[in-house]
Amino acid sequence: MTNSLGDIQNSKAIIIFGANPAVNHPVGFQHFLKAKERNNTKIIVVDPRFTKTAAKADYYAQIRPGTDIPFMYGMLNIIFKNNWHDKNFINDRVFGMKDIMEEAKNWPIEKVAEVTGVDADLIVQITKHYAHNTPGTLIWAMGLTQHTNGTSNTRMAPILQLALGNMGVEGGGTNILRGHDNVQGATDFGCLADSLPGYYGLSEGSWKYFASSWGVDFDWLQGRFKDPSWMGKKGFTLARWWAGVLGENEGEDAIHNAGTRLKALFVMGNGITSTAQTKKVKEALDNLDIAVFCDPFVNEGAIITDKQNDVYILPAATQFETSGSVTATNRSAQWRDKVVEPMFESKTDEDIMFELAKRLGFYDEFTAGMKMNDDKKDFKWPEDATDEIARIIKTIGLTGWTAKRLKAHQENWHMFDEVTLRGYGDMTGEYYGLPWPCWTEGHSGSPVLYNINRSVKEGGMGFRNRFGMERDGENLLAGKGSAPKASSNKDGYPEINKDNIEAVLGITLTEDEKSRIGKNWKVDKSNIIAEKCMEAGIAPYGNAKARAKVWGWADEIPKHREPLHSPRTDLTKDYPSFADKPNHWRVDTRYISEQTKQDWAKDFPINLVTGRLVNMNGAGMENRASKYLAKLTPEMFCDINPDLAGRYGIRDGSMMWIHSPQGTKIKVKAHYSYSVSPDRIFIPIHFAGVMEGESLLHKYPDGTAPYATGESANTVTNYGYDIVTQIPETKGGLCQISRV
Ligand SMILES: Nc1nc2c(c(=O)[nH]1)N[C@H]1C(S)=C(S)[C@@H](COP(=O)(O)OP(=O)(O)OC[C@H]3O[C@@H](n4cnc5c(=O)[nH]c(N)nc54)[C@H](O)[C@@H]3O)O[C@H]1N2
Ligand SMILES: Nc1nc2c(c(=O)[nH]1)N[C@H]1C(S)=C(S)[C@@H](COP(=O)(O)OP(=O)(O)OC[C@H]3O[C@@H](n4cnc5c(=O)[nH]c(N)nc54)[C@H](O)[C@@H]3O)O[C@H]1N2
Ligand SMILES: [Mo]
Repeated sequence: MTNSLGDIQNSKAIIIFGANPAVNHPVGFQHFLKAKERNNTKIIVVDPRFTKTAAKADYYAQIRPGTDIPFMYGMLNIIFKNNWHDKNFINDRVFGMKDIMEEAKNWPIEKVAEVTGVDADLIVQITKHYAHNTPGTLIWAMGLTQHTNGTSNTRMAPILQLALGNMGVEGGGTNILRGHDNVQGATDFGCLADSLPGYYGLSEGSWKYFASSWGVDFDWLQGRFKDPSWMGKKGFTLARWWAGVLGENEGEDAIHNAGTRLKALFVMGNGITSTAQTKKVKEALDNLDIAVFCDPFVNEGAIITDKQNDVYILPAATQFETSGSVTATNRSAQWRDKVVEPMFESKTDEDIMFELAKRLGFYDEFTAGMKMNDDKKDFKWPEDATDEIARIIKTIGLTGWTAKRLKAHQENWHMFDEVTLRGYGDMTGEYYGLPWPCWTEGHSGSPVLYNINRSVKEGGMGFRNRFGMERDGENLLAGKGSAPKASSNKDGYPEINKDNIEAVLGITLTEDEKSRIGKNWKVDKSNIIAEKCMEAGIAPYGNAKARAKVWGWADEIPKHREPLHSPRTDLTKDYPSFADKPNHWRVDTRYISEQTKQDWAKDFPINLVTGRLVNMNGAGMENRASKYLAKLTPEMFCDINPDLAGRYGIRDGSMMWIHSPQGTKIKVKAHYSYSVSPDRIFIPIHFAGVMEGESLLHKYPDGTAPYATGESANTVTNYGYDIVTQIPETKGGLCQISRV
C-alpha cells in the first residue's frame, strides 16, 4: 500500500479492481464508507461478480475474468484522447508513458466492451468520473494477481494512477489490500524463495553483507549449499513445491533441482489445501519421506494424504500466546503483547524453530545475530530479533524500527490521528507504526510513498533510482524541480553511495566518516549515508522516474493476454499467452502450449471464479473448527445463476459436479444466485475434508474433526501460473458442470 487505510478518507474517488473489502477487510472498509460520508466519494467496483462491496458501489462493472488490462487501457484511451492526463507529472516523474499511449490507441471503447463484457457507456461514465475526481485511490487485491498475466495487471494499475497524477498524494496511491495478518511483514522479512530479508537479492555481495551482519562466516553459509552456484538461485514456490517432490526429470512438470527431489516438508502457518491443484499436492504429500505440520489446528494436509508413517502434527501456539512486531498492509509496524502463556503442550513458532535448529546443529549460528546486542552473550526474545532487523534492513528503510520505538507506539495508540497517522503529545514528529521507509532512529516514518510535497525528514520522497541513469536516450532521473520539499538538491538525483555522496548532497565528509561509511546506502552499517541524507533532505535511494516500461521482461509494457483456459478461443489468437517458460522457479511451466493444446472452451465452457467468505479464512480449518462460524456456511457450495443451472437441470439446493480441464471433479451444493452471470460460477476457497465426492472425516484424529467439511475449491482450479511470481491462476479458469 502506498498510502494507508485511514488516508482513503481523503479520496475523491475510489476504484476497486478484484477486491472485496466489505467481506475480506471489513474493518478497513469503514474508511471507504467514511470517504462516502465526508466527500460524497463515489465507489467504482470492477469484479466478475456482484459482491457485498459492489452493493455499496455507485458504479459496478461486471468484467469477464482476466480482462482488467483491456479495461484499464480502455480508460487510458479515453483519458489521453480527452487530455485528462497529468502532463507535468508524466513529464517529470514517469518513464515510458509514450509507449502506453501508443498501446492505448489499440483499445477503442467498442473493442474494450467486446473483450471485457462491460457496456461501453458504463466504461465511459466510470472513466469520466474517475478522471475528474482527483485524488482518486486505486484498490486491488487477489482479483488482479491470481492470473498467468497477474504481474502485468499489477503494473497496469499504477500506470493508470501515474497517468492521472494520482501518485504521491494524500487520497491517491495504489492501495493493495494485503492478506493475512502480517503477510506484509512475512514478505518484508524474507519468506520468499528469491530473496534475502528486505528484498536483498541472492548476489554474493548481499550474502556477504548478511553473513557479517548475522555474525556468521560467509564460507559456512556457502557450505550449506550443494555447490556455490545454488546460493544464487531461486527456490521452489509454495504454488509448485509438489513438483519438487514428484521430481520428474522430463515431461510437463520437469524440475531443475541439482538432480534430486524434495524429500521433507515442514509446514508452519499454511493450510496446504489452499494450494492450487490439490490432487497434485496430495500425491506429493504421499511421496514425501517426512511431513511435519506445526499448527494450532489439525492441518488438513495431514488429512488429505494417504501417507501412513512419518507424518507429524506439532501443536503450535497461536499469536495470542507470543509477542513481537507485525507489519500492517500500509507498512506500519505494530507491537503486540502475549495475552496468555502457550496452552497445554503447545509451543510458540520461535521455540519450535530454535529446537529444530538445535537438532540440526546450527542453533549458535541461527541466534548469533541477536547476540550482537549490548549483552553480547545471550539474547532477549523478541526484542533482540526486532533490533537485529532494524540494524540490517536498509532497502525498505527499517533502521528506525527498534523494539523500543515500536513499543512506545503501542503504548500511545490514542495519540495518533487515524486519517493522517500523525502523532501528538509525546508522539509528535512520528507517524503511527513508523510506516517504512523509516530511514533513521529519529525518522518519522513515511505515511504516503513518493510524496514530494513533504520533506524527506517527514516522510517525503521521489521514486527510487533503481534501474540506471538513462534508457533509450532518456534521462531516468526525475525532472527539474521535482524533488521533495526542503531538499538541498532541487532536481532528480541518483541513489547515494560512498563515491557520490559529497557531490549530490553538497557536503564534505570527515576522514573518520569516510573510513566508516559503507559502499552504498543499502549496506552502510554505519548509517552515515542515511543520517547525512536526512540533514540534506535527500532520499538515500535517489529521486528518479517511475517506470511504465521495463526491459528484460516478457512484456516491456503490460499487454493483454488471454487466460490459459479462456472461454474466448477466438481471442486467444490475437492475445496469446506467453512462450512456455523452462526452469521457472525450478519447474518447467507451460503457457502457450497449454493454451493451444485443445479447444478448452468447447468442453469446459464456464468460467470458474474463486474467492472468500466473511466468516472463514484461507484454508478454513481455524473457522470450521468453530461451531458458530461453521454454522453460517455449514457446507461447501457453488453460486450459480438460475439460467445456467436450468440449462443443466440443476435445482437450487441440489448437489452438482464441477469438472476441471485436468480431469478432476468436486461435488458441491448448488446455490442459486444472481451475483454471477450465466457464463460463470463462483466457489469459496475455505473447505477441505472431502475429496472428489469422498468424505475424509474418518481420517481426523479423534475429537479434531471440524464442524464443517467440504470439497476444496483447489481440487478443480486450473493449471496456470503467473509469468513472474508463479502465483496460480485461481481467478481465471474453466470448468464444466453436471447434475448429480
Ligand atoms: N473473511 C476473510 N477475510 C480475508 C481472507 C479470508 O479468507 N476471509 N483472506 C485474507 C487474504 S490471505 C487475502 S489475500 C485477502 C484477499 O482479499 P480479496 O482479494 O478481496 O479476496 P477474494 O475474495 O479472493 O477476491 C476478490 C475478488 O476478486 C474477484 N475477481 C476474480 N477474478 C477477477 C478478475 O479477473 N478481475 C477482477 N477485477 N476481479 C476478479 C472475485 O470475484 C472476488 O470478489 O483477504 C484477506 N481477508
Ligand atoms: N482457489 C483459490 N485458492 C487460493 C486463493 C484464492 O483466492 N483462490 N487465495 C490464496 C491466498 S491469497 C492465500 S493467502 C492462501 C491462504 O491459505 P492458507 O495460508 O493456507 O490460509 P490459512 O487457513 O489462513 O492457513 C494458515 C494456517 O496456519 C495456522 N495458524 C494460525 N495461526 C498460527 C500460528 O501462530 N502459528 C502456526 N504455526 N500456524 C498458525 C492455521 O491454523 C492454518 O492452518 O490461499 C490461496 N489459495
Ligand atoms: Mo493471501
